[in-house]
Amino acid sequence: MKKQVLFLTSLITLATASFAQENLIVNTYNRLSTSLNGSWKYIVDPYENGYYNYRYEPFDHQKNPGKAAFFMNSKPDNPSDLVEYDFDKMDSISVPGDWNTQKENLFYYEGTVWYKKSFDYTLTKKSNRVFVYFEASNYKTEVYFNGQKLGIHIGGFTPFNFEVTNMLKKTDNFLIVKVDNKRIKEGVPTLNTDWWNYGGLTRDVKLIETSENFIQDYFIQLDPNDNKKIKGYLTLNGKDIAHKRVQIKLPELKVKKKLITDENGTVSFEIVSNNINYWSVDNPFLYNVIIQTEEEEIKDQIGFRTIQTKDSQILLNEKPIYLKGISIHEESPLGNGRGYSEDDSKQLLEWAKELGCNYVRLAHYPHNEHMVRLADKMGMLVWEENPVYWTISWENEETFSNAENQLSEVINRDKNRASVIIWSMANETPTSNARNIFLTKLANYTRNKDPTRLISAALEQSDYQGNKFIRTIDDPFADVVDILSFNQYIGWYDGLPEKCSKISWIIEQDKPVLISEFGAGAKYGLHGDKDERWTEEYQENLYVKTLKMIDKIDQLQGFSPWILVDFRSPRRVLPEIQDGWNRKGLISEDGKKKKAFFVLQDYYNNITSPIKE
Ligand code: GCB
Repeated sequence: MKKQVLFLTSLITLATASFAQENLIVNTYNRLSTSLNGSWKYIVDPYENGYYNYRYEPFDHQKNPGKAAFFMNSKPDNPSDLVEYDFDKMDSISVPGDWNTQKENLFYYEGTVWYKKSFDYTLTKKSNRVFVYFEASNYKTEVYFNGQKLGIHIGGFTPFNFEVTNMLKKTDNFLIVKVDNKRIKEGVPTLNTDWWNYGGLTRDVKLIETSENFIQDYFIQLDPNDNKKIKGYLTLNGKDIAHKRVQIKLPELKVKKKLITDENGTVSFEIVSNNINYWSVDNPFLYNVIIQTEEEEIKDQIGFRTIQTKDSQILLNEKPIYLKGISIHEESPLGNGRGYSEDDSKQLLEWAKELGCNYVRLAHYPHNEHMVRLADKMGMLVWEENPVYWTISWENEETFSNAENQLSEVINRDKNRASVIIWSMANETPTSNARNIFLTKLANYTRNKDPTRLISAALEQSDYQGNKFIRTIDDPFADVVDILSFNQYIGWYDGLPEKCSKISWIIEQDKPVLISEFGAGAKYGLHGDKDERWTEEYQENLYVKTLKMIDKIDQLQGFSPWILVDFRSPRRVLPEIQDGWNRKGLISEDGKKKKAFFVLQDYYNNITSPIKE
């Protein structure tokens, strides 16, 4: 009995541990790190044979997992020994990278793949600590190091780390990772999406080496209520972190601030200055920020700006700004499949710039960190989104914790990025009491965690008092958000583009409005009549008509049409047109611009002062 209770408690701890990423290390790009990218061995395991015994009991719940457990990286000890796998004789796969586009037989695969990487490691200093850090892995990830389980992570688009200091050897370490991308009803996202469920270690994997007591986390942004005050906190991690001296330096502001941590190794601070050079679209100025303890020093490049709303305006540094945007999926514009590299991000943001954008909506999940770091440098405003998409299990508490955890991880990662101005809670979620409570809890959580940004969600529009020609936003969550955003497809899923001229809008909320999506499918190079589906002319005409229609919305402060580049989706099966691609891109998957690109470019380049007084 006692044993059972113990087993149950450890199971519960394991389950909750999967959402507990309190120790996420920030700013890994500027730390001592060793990349584990490159070639990994892999085993495809649809029956999870390396995880469960034949009674379907997980090996990692057994005291002695035995040789059949894949995470033991077993080898026969002698010719009579039975071991039915061998990582070292398996095929290799590249990390980062999804498995779908690397291996033809895994294109449609949804299930478990085991990854293995062996490495040697010598600490720079004996007392230092080492963490293994995953930028993302889709969807459920179980990590084992030298035969021991480090933990589980759930969610495909946010980072997580585990400490390996005490298990690390000078030679022959092996890191084994079980990645399972099966879609599940209670997951975030759930079973149904309109994007490809790329599986695997889709972003960088690295080892981070820190001092014994190190700067784990910090949050440094402008006070939203006082633009002469930089406010923040920092947290140390280690056994000896109470009452420690810390120094923060901002050389360009000639600031050197000396601080002492509290009992818990945390300290809050304020820096007041009359000379702050504010980060903006035209002046993406990033300050060097140096944090020093007695043991280490870490640098970051941080911009300072305020973002607020006033009635129906969005104010960047207290001045109204109109968001000339585009939506983007995280697919590689240069290679194939999930994007992950700095070059991928650069190409996507350069296309957005060419289009005339000052703003991008990163749909429908957190994109890789290069994207926001580049946006910081390029002066591009960013909407980041949690993958709460369509029909989530609103009543399920575990689903809520999962959604909250994914949101908390992206906020932790990107809270020091000036470019990020909006946290989006969800996309096109059907209103219900349970959904309203779920999203409101997420919004409260986010506001509490980060008061320096605005909250939104891509909502839906509907008929106004039964009149099909008047559209409105009838959603209780509209009262909670700072920015009222919605998707609309008049002229594509709802009539032909001509219909736009018949529609008017009554939006009763006195909030800034952003149209988070509109669009039409077009196959690059297919030409024809403006009412012929899939032609570039149809898409072009839809843009012309939609721009005229939305111009009539008084509170409109910007939009992000759907979408910059064609992207893969298993929902899109029409032969010769879609062939597995959502064709609403302004650019084809091989980089060719469609006619509508130029309509939007022209619009963005010619609106000098679209801000409505
Ligand atoms: C939407 C969704 C987006 C889809 C798009 C479409 O409303 O938010 O994820 O891809 O429509 O193309 O239908």
